[in-house]
Amino acid sequence: MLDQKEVNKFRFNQIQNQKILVGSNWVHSKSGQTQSIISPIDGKEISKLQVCDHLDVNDAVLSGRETYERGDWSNMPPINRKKIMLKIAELIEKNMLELAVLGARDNGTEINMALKAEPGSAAGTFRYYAEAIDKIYGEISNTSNNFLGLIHKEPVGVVAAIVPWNFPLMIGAWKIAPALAMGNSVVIKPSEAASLSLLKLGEICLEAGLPPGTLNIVTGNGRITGQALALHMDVDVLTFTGSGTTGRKLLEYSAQSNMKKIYQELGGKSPNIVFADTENLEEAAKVSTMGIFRNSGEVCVAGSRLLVEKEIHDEFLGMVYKFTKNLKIGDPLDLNNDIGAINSLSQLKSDLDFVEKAKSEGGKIEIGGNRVLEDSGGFYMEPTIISSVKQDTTIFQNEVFGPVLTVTPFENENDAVELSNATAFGLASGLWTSNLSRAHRMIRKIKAGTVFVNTYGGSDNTLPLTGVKQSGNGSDKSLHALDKFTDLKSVWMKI
Ligand code: TXE
Repeated sequence: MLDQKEVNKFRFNQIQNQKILVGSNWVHSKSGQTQSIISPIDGKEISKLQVCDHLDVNDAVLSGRETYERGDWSNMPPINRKKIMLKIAELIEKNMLELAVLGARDNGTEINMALKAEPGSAAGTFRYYAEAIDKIYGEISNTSNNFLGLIHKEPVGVVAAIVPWNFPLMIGAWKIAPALAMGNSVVIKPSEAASLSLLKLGEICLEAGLPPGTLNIVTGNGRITGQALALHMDVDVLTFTGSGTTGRKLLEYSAQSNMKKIYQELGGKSPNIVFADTENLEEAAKVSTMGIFRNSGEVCVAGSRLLVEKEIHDEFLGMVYKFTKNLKIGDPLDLNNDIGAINSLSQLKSDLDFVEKAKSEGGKIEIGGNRVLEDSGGFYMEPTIISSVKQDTTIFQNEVFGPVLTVTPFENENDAVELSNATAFGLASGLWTSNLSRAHRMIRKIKAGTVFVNTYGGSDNTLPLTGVKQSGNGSDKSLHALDKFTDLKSVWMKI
């Protein structure tokens, strides 16, 4: 159990202006340009971030390449690499609360969740891939006896990672840890809207003994820093989590540069389908409420489209309403609150615009829809439920990435499948029923990378997080994530 006094120990810490990590050095950007880091808790500046341009990005990629070619990490015996990665996990755990509070001040995530989902999950991820390192084998192929066919698994070289602001440490670890496990160097660019915890991870990695240059961190905005990284001719693989708009650009940058491989996780508009035969509707309502409002809906797999069988629509909506009404919004570092702040003013405005648009397209606001606690200077929004939402509306088709749940009734199984698959996304989905055969039929028909059955959310490192359709193409998590950072080499030897 978290203690408010423990949280308060870190909440007012002075945060130094940030630098970037290139090799073993923490340096300023070459242009000297910086930008403010605004805390969504109160809208105040808490630090400054370096804004890197192509020169800084080039230094970081070069540092990764030199380290890789020297073999400081790539040629280190797997058992030693494993020890260092386990040490990283240990140090993340040692600094857990500090990391969580730092992250929450930067991105507004409620502290209980931040603790579990950010350092908690990042430590687990480093440990998972560390333990995999010395259990990965090449293969001998089944050739005729006068030949020997070998399949080597090799690192790709320099991996670039561009990550968003909702769970920077967790998502960063999903990319850094498997890339390091395979022996690659990494250059990561956190979001300009939440960079602090990943910069701190850089310190931890060096302290754990990761050879300098194996992990480099550049900061700044997408248009300059991100673009320079994605266009770089010496990046072998780019792994990204963020919006589809940026995802499209990255594919173009790859084509314009060295055709680097691009793996993307691009968000979703996930359906959460509730059938009348659900065993415990009250439980389903409670879990579904948190399935959308956890972290203010700033979750890629958020169950943002509630689809409810007609005969229980009003009853179920009433239950979700009741749980939503009781959620406490406010300072993410106050343990009494359930939901913290929206990451930025621009994200808050975008969320509110979606609500207005939904109203104009026939949606009915059941609860919420407004900015709150404006006097605090922070960015807070009420959890919002919009009913009577039709398939062809803006809110049904687009990811809000905010605390907004839409509700749409359906007639039968076929109708539910059609509505589920009626957007361009395919990341996650939820399904509530006590009919096992129906569950299996639906699982096959729903176009999504994940189907939660009689639950919503929750996962561990053993399952891949992957999308279909415009939700992306590359899995994070699980041993499958290693494939992104591995080149296969066939060896054909005459005996
Ligand atoms: O995302 P961006 P934003 C969705 C969500 C949200 C919307 C906008 O719907 O409302 O995206 O959020 C970097 N070249 N998701 O603006 O812009 C950027 O600096 C290279 C869903 O934050 O995609 C940041 O590091 N890089 C999502 C990262 O891309 C560029 C998580 C993500 O920023 C770039 C986040 C460019 N031209 C947002 N432009 C999910 N999949 O869960 C931006 N970036």
